[in-house]
Amino acid sequence: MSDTHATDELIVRRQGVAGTLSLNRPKAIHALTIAMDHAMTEALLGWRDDPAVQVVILDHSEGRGFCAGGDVTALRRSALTDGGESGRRFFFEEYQLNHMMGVYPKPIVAFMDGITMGGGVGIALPCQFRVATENTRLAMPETGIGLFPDVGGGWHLSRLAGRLGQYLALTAARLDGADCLWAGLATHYLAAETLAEAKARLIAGEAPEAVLDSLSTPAPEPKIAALVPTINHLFGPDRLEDILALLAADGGEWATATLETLRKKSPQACKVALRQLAEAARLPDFAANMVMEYRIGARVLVLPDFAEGVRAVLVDKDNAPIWNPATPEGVSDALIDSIFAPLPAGEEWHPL
Ligand code: QUE
Repeated sequence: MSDTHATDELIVRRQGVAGTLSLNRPKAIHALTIAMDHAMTEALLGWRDDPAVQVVILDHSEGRGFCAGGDVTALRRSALTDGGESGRRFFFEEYQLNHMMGVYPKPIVAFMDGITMGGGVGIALPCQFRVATENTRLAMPETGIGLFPDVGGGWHLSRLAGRLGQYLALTAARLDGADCLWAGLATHYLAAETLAEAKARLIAGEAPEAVLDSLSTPAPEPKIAALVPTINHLFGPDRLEDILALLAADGGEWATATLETLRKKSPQACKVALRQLAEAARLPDFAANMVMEYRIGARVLVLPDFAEGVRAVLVDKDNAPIWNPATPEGVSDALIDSIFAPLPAGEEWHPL
């Protein structure tokens, strides 16, 4: 992994009263590299105390998505070649960016106009204003690559209504823009054709809330709403085996399809995610959540499921990962405990 700060993978501009961060890695649906994270952090630090900057715009340069996630093939390379050292640094700094965005003293407006997954969710959800459109497809797909819903996923998902967060974390289900608005993941719903006007008015100095309120359009019916009572019941337990048993006992079409989806995910990752959300719900603040997620990340990065999951989904693309442990019963409480255990002093995560 490169430590370069300057990068053409992020377009940084000052326009009117706005600072604009445009993700620019279109061939990878703007999946975040460490260079992009660095460049965002540097720009935000520079604008924080610059009185000429009143608002930050976060969007993508072109193409079909806002941000597909993180550069997980580089993380896999780290696990296979340097014992996870550079991968841990990536997590450390990415989580510092996620945290800084959440405590930033100026409004940040994230435009989630398209695929918004994993690391893309991590940079969008801390923003004060989060715009969904008819193109938004939001998901936390990490259990499919042996990872876990990090970048603050524990905090955000555990604070959704009922058991929606557990459902999203385990199944990697995609929400559309209307679903995101209904769930509170988005603050506004705009037609994509109005985004250029929204940005122009932000740049001209109009208050973000006034701009977004006035350009909002009624969202379609959120399809997720009708499923939530079922989700609350079937994803109610904190034990993976209990969720699988409820889905199997239900026997209906939706439960059967959902069970099939869950059986393809890493059992270890699913158990980590359930424990992560249970613990996150009790934590006092986002920083404490990131301390927990960094501990998890440092461990699962070098456990076999992550390299295998990235191999199967993104490297060889056979979509046939061989998980180890292979079954939920094979993932012991002792293994999960070891993943959540504190790191040695001096290695724990801290905010910037
Ligand atoms: C889980 C993930 C990611 C994923 C797929 C998963 C992820 C990620 C990408 C991705 C997709 C397309 C690209 C790219 C990366 O896929 O984090 O560079 O072109 O970045 O199942 O966590």
